[in-house]
This record gives sequence, C-alpha cells and structure tokens, in this order.
Amino acid sequence: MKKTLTILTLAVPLITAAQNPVIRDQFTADPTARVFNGKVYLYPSHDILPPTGQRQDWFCMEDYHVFSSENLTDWTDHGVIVTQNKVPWVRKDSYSMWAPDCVEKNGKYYFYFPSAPAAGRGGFAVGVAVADSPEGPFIPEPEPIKGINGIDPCVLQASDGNAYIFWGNGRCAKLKPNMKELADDNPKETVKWGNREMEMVGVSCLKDLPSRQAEGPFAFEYNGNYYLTYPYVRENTEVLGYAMSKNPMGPYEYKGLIMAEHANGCWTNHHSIVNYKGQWYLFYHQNFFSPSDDKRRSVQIEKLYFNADGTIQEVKPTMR
Ligand code: FUB
Repeated sequence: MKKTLTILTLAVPLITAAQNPVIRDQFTADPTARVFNGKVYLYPSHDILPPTGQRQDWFCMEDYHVFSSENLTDWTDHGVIVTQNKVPWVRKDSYSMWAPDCVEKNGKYYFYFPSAPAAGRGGFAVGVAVADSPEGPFIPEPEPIKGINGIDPCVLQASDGNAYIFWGNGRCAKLKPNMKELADDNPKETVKWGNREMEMVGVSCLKDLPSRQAEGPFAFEYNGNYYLTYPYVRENTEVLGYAMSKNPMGPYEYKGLIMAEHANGCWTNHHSIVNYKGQWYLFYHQNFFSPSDDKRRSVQIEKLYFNADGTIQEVKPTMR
C-alpha cells in the first residue's frame, strides 16, 4: 500500500485544472456510473498492488468502494461496500473482485460483481448483493447467480419492463423480477469451447460482430434503440466498439468505434455510459497514475455525443 501512495503523490502535482483522473487517492478501474437520487454514483473495481504471494503482474482486487458526486469533479468516497472474504461463495484471498454494476428497483439497490468461486468450481461466477441505499450496506447473497459463468456483469432495465443481464463475451439473459436469478424462459445455446461443448443460458449478442473476443459489455437504451457497447481486441489491445438493436437481446448490428486502439494507454478499456442532467458521459479508465503498470488503473470521464441517426461519435481521451 505504501508504494501506491508514493506513485500517487508523485503524480498529483502534474495535475492542474483538468479533472481527469477523477479519483486520485486510490486506483479505480472498470467504472460503472449510475444516476440515483439526483447524484452520479460510481461503482468501479479497486486495483491494488498485489501482496506477497499473489501474481505481481496481474489484476489484484479485494473489495469495492462506491463514490458519489453532484458535479463530476468533487467525489465522496463512501468506503468499502463489498469485500472478498465476507462473500460466502467467493474463494478466500482470491483477489478477483472484477468489474461490477449496480441498479435500483423498487427502492432496493442490486450490486452485481464477478469473482472466483470457492475451490472446485473454477472460472468466474457473478454474485449479487442487496442494499436499501446506493451507498450500502450491501448484503451479499449466499450463492452466485446460477447459469452465469463469466465476468463483467451489466444490467439493462429495459422499457419493455424486463431486466436483462449481460456478461463477458456479450452474453445476455433475462432476469427474474427478483433481480437475483435468471428467468426460467431464457433460451439455451450450445457453445463450443475448444473441444468441449457447453449448454449456456441466454444468447450471445456478439454473434455477428467483428470479434467474439470481447469483455466488459455495457448496454443501455436511448431514443428507441438499444446499445451494446464493449471492448474488443484489435491491433493487440482493446478498442471500444458498439452495436445497436431494436430488441434488448439483439440481434445487434455493429456500428463502429467509440474509442480507437491505444487511445486510453492501457490494454483494457472497460467503460460505462450515462446521461446526467441532459449530457451523456463516457466513464472509462487508463493508467495515468501508474504508467508502467496497466493493471493499476484510474477512472476518467469524457462527454459523449450522438449523431442524428443515433450513432455515437468517437471519443478522444483528455489528459494523457
Ligand atoms: O479489471 C479486471 C478486468 O479487466 C475486467 O473485468 C475487464 O473488463 C478488464 O477491464
């Protein structure tokens, strides 16, 4: 932790008037921004320096903080809302609390997060923790959501009255009204993984897109269109692409790039898109405070604009 503070202290004097990166006393990545009660709430991953015994060149995350702001410049850190060793199904000290999301329904806040499940299960699972306030306290469910093997959950509350959960590689399934389980009427698909065939719940929304090697899907609805935005690999790094559909579960038609390769300076490009007080914003991350280590990242914000036909204009990062 001491090393983290040293890096931040050295970098801070370089910042003058601009706001990016927006959180300056800790590393933050994979930002999901949501508007609750007139404020923007930011639910990022929390990169830390790996303790001894953990892989030093890999992601290392043990908990989540939530931040809020009314002006996107001054942020309040509400502290830790979920931590790895207090989630019953998460493998102890796995440091795999990857990209989260949070949505509200009927006054309850549902925080979705991926992590490594307890021994014997392998891979990643997605859990949910529930609170009465966007700041917590969040109580984790005892088991992860059945039917999701993967990372990077994003929940879309569509105008058709249903909630849909998207996760790594653009898979999508309908949630039950309780927001904690997949609906029973979801389609099932047989998916090939190398030589193995697996039956998976839901559909793959990335079927006809330029790359199936994608993660961090973020879905939203605007002006009668559904948008599926996601980082995918091009030129040996992640670009930020997007696709549009008239239906929440697709099929989605690829439309182009929101952010080009190498623009954010690190390999990953996890993001979210939110409208606050009539302006659209892109939340994403780069490694400004840790230029030689792209697993220690910092959240940035840029304005985002749509064209008249609903397509999205490319965003260029500021402050790097
Ligand atoms: O932060 C860990 C992983 O890196 C996320 O889950 C991915 O989206 C990528 O940003």
